[in-house]
Amino acid sequence: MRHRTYINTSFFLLLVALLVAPLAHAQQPNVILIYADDLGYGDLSCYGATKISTPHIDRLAAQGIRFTNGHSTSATCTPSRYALMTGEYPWRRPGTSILPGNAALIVPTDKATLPGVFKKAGYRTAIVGKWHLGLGDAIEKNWNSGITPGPNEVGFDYSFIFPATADRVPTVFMENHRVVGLDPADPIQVNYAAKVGSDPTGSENPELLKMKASPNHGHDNTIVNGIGRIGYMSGGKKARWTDEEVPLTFLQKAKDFIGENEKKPFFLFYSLTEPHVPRMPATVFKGKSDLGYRGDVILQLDWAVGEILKELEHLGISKNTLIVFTSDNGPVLDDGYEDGAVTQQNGHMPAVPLRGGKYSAFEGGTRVPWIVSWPGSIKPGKSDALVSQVDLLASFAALLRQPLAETDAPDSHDLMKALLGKTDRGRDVLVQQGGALAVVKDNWKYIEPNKGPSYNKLTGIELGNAAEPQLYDLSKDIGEQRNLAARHPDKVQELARLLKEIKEAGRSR
Ligand code: NG6
Ligand code: CA
Repeated sequence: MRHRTYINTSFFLLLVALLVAPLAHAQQPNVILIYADDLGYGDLSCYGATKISTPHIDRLAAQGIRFTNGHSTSATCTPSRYALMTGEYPWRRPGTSILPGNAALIVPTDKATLPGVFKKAGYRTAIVGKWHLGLGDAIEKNWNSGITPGPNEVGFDYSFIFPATADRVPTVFMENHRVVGLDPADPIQVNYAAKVGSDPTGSENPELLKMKASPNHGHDNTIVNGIGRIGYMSGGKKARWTDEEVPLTFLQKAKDFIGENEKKPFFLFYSLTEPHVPRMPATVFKGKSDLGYRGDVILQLDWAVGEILKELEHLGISKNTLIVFTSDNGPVLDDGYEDGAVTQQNGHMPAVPLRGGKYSAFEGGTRVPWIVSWPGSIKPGKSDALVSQVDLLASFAALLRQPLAETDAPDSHDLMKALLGKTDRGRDVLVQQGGALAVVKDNWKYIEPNKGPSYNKLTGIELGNAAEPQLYDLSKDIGEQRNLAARHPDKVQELARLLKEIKEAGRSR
């Protein structure tokens, strides 16, 4: 009798193992998150751009799902990246707006993070590219020794990054805590308050600039490679990057990581710098787009995506690799340099059909290209589901069966079914952050009244700020042209109350 029970139990366990084994394998794809910087909803041909052609990303879209209502949490970089990493709306956390290049790390080291979820599930994890979430535990830090905490302390086994943005010092790469190629005899100093060292600055020596800075944007501090930056640095001459090579370096490092880990499941956060300023394409891309350097670097970005796809095919791991492609915020033409983005716009509309762009509470600020591809496992198509980057953490935690603590990822929803195209239902409610906050529910969008300027004078972008409440019906008016607040006071009240509740609750998961 006992013997029979034993046989039955063993048989049952074997059956479960047989059933679960292939499933477990199928649920552990490699994941590559390709994250563009300032790429707009209208910047890709698969999203309707006609003045520029992006065949590689179009191929990704054709083999995957193209989302029409995918969002970054915010209309600028640092907050969007904070949310991506933590699953928390960034406006809950003071100190998450655009960071200077010497800021301290703002991602908590004791909470769940997106890469941490993969790591716990046994993945090898890496970030290659732009970071912009701070490094070390203070502004004062020694760039000439190991800096910690940083990406390696919040879930990445390997990091090859630049600290902030391409237009902010220090203009160096860092590999796992250390500046790459630093000569100890030429130490780096960084300062955002006052000039350090004797390097020329854009304000003192504009004749040395190879690309003019637009007036009043602040890109007139230390000149590196003929480009004025925000912030001052001295030293580290051999370690400073060459702008034309930055994306090529990142691409090679990304390919190296993929190649080294082809046999294990891996998570790669491939965080591109294009088309953020300063736009300085590699020589082969200069002049290729007829849209100035902004268009050229979009072609370069598209090419890099193609190179990644080619590498996956070459290694035979395309089918087992899930790719998410999206952008950290909406587009901007003149963000501080005279690079042809405005003078050679040639009819290219980077946010169309949306209103606003980077910095804006209008859809152009946060509705961004968003593609999910997993050849063989998801059916190609288009999805109108409302999805946000804040949701990637809980979604991948669900896919990988990693439980989250109550206090983790407080605003992240498991939308894996929507991301894999199994349902068209995404979020019910989403809070969006321009300067002002907005809330979207059932395609109704309410933008909180606020005192901010209606235009960003430097970039010419409409910010979505107004002293009166704004209400748009996105199902009929995706371009947010008709403010219906006066016609639907009940709706205004309902959404204002909802936003207040989400703020006060401190969480929305
Ligand atoms: C702004 C910069 C802009 C860009 C942006 C960061 C000025 C006037 N403008 O403050 O050039 O660097 O910060 O962009 O300084 S983001 O995509 O990283 O958020
Ligand atoms: Ca950005």
